[in-house]
Amino acid sequence: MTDRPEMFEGVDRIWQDGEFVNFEDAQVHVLTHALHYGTGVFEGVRCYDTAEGPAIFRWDEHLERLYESAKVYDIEIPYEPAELTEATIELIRSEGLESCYIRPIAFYGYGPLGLNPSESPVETAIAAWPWGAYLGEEALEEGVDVAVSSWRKYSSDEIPTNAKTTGPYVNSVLASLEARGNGYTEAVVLNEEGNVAEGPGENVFLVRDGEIYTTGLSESILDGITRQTAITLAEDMGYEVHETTISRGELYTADELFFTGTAAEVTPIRSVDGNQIGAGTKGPVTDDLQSAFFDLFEERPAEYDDWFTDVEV
Ligand code: PPE
Repeated sequence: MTDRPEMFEGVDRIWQDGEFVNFEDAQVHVLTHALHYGTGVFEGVRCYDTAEGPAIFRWDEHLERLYESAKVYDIEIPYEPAELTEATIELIRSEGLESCYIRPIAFYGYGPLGLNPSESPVETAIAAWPWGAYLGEEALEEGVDVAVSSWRKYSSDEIPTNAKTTGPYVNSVLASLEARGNGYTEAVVLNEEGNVAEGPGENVFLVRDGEIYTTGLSESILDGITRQTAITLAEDMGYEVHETTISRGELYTADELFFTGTAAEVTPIRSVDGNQIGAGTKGPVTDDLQSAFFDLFEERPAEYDDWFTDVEV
């Protein structure tokens, strides 16, 4: 095996199919169905070191999305949600993590090949490791330079975009490779209608005249949980939020743009295709919302307590 990637350096154990196994032993067969056909569903969740100790952010919503994604592919996860919750909490505790990224995955495992997955067992795993700012610490303050991708996002009548499925992430990988290859930090991907869909791993928000816009659920996007969080926080702060169609052109003339995502959190966008957005740094509305987002963890406001699952170390 190649050297362990730096991000996994401190990981001792992974939960796999009902047991905690050593990192090195968390293996699959090369004839795993999901390796050949991308037939897996997954989640990305964060645990934050909050004012009240480590707590998983919006775990219930992520778990619900995992089971819904699985449903689309007839993947019957052989564990109850409560069992996955218990495994995750135990994993975070035993790994001694205060804040981390959590990656649950369920996939058609080692069975006969061929497109029909029904004879393949469903394998399930949960890993957790520390993962800092996705697009860089500096990006959270200063924003990222993005490019509109030449790759389009598939539409929901080709592959359901509300399911978080492993295989279709090749679309995100292509967009990401292209953007990075051209010197940008991230891509913005258009849908088949040519309107804004999302980033390869983020939802997109736009600010114009003090109001907030984000692409609607029928624009071929993942129904991001951070997107929902941002909408709720913004509305609770008194902003008008519109879930709508955003044209490519509107990106260039926006007052502010930002990404949301579990990994990306709330990351400002400072330019699109070389065109400066606003003052070319984090805008005031983005700042307001980003502060409200990070305050959730520092302050644990009572009104959003439902959003937290305490790890209780
Ligand atoms: N769109 C896509 C395509 C996407 O992958 C994500 C999450 C989002 C939107 C935001 O969804 P949410 O996390 O529920 O707010 N991307 C995950 C994977 C990142 C990765 O590189 O892997 C994530 O942020 O965990």
